[in-house]
Amino acid sequence: RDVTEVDARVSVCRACPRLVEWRESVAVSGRRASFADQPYWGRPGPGFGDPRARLLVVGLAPAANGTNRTGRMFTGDRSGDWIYAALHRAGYANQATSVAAGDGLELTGARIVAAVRCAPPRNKPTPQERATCGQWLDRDLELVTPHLRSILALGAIGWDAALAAARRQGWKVPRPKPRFGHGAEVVLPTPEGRRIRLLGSYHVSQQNTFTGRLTEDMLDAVLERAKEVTGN
Ligand code: DU
Ligand code: SF4
Repeated sequence: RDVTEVDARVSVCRACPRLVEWRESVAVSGRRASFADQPYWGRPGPGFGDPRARLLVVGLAPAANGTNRTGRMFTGDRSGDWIYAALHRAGYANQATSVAAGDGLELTGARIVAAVRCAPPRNKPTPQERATCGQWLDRDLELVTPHLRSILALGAIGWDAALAAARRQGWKVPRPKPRFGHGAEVVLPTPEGRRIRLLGSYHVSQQNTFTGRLTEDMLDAVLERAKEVTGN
C-alpha cells in the first residue's frame, strides 16, 4: 500500500451519511459568498505531506469552506494559516502559506491528517463518526509507522483519535487514558520496541487563536519539542 492509493481510497469514502450530506450540500449550495465562483472539493480530505514522515500531525476535521473547498488538508482557512506558518517556522514546510493545491507547498518530515476526514456541521463530528473515520487514521499510521517518531495532536479529538489508533496498532497506551492538554506528552511503546511520542497542542481553530488561548509562541514551543523528539 502506498500513500497515493490510501489518498485515492479515502477521497471516495461515503461511510458517514450525515457528513456525506453536509460536505456535498455545502459544496453545491452552501458556499461562502466570497468563494461562490470557485469549484468545491466536497469530499473527504486526504492526508498531505511527506510519505516518509517522522512527525504525524492529527487535526480535528476539514472546515466546510477550507479543506472541503480546496481538497487539501488545512488549506484555505485560518486554522491552516496558523498551522502551516508554524510548520514553516519549525522547518517542516517550504513556505508559510497554504492557499490551494498546486501552490508549491511541500512538507518534509511531516504529514498532516485529520481525525475525521469530512467537514462536520458546526465542526462537531459525532462519536460514531469519529469511530468510523478511525479506519483512515489506521491506514495513515500503517504507512508512516516505519519512520514515525512522534504524533502531534491538535485538540482533544485528535488526541483521543491518536490514542485509539495507537491501541489498534498494538502500541502500549497507559491506563487510565492520558489526559489531553497543551504540552501534554506520552510515550507509546510499539511491539518492536520503538517509542512513539504523542504530543498535545490546543487546536489552531479561530476560537483559540482569536482569543489568545493559543499563541504562536505556545504552538512553536510544542513544535520545538516535536523536533527534539523527532530529530528533524
Ligand atoms: O506527487 P508527489 O510528489 O507524491 O506529491 C503529492 C503531493 O504531496 C504534492 O502536492 C506535494 C506533497 N508532498 C509533500 O508535501 N512532501 C513530500 O515530501 C512529498 C510530497
Ligand atoms: Fe468516510 Fe471519514 Fe468521511 Fe466518514 S468522515 S465518510 S469515514 S472519510
